[in-house]
Amino acid sequence: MSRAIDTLFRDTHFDTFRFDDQVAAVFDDMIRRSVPGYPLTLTMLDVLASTHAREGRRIYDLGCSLGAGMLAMLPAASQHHAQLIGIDNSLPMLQRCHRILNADARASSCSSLICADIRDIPVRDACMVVMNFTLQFIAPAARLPLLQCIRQGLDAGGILVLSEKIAFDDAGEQQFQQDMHHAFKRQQGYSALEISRKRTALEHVLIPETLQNHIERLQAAGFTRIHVWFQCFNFVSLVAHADA
Ligand code: GEK
Repeated sequence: MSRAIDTLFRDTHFDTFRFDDQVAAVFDDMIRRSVPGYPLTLTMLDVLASTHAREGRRIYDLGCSLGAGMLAMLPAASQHHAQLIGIDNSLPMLQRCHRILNADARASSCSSLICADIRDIPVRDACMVVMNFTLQFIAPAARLPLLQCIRQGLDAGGILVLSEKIAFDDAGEQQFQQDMHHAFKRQQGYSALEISRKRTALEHVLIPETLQNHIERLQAAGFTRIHVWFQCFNFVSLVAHADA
């Protein structure tokens, strides 16, 4: 995957963050230097796919961006003869994703990409659904209907992997986790100005909620066992089971 360096917010002030061509061009570097633990979430997608991929069934990556999650799950999907489906509504992301995936010979037989809003494509025949840092960009009122649609499309025994930036009710906890996240970004080479500009641009675009909100909504959508398998500062990843 390309590692063009993200200097977007060093040079320019953007009012509102968009997944446009400029962002897509540096996205791999941006997300690795912005989300603590992101590489581990990819590694564990491989583990989760290798235990949940089923022959003839589908693995969805909703908000697949450049396809890093799909690439991580490609060996398991290919080995178990499952179909990988990536959906994203950013055409610049998907065009790059298409090129990146095509570099792996296994992708052509077991993966496909759809440029669409994830709220418009019904999930069907799925053994696994991944939303790796995507639900946070969906309007809060639309989150439960989306999760219900995912739950309906999952096989009994299937899983949803949901990774999110989270908020905290307790002010002291919120401050500590946010300070550590910003310290991580400083350590990754972003300046205080870049961090502050991006934060402003993401306001009203990326809307984090508490872990409790996420768990309660997953339960309301019909998911049964819900596990937090990863947390690093204000970023978590959950596995939610679709039991029979
Ligand atoms: C990764 N999962 O590398 N419909 C479709 N796509 C959407 C929508 C929507 N309504 N809203 C946002 N997106 C990836 C990282 S990034 C996370 C996911 C981040 C897409 C958007 O275009 C972008 O590609 C992705 O969701 C979110 O593991 O930037 O923090």
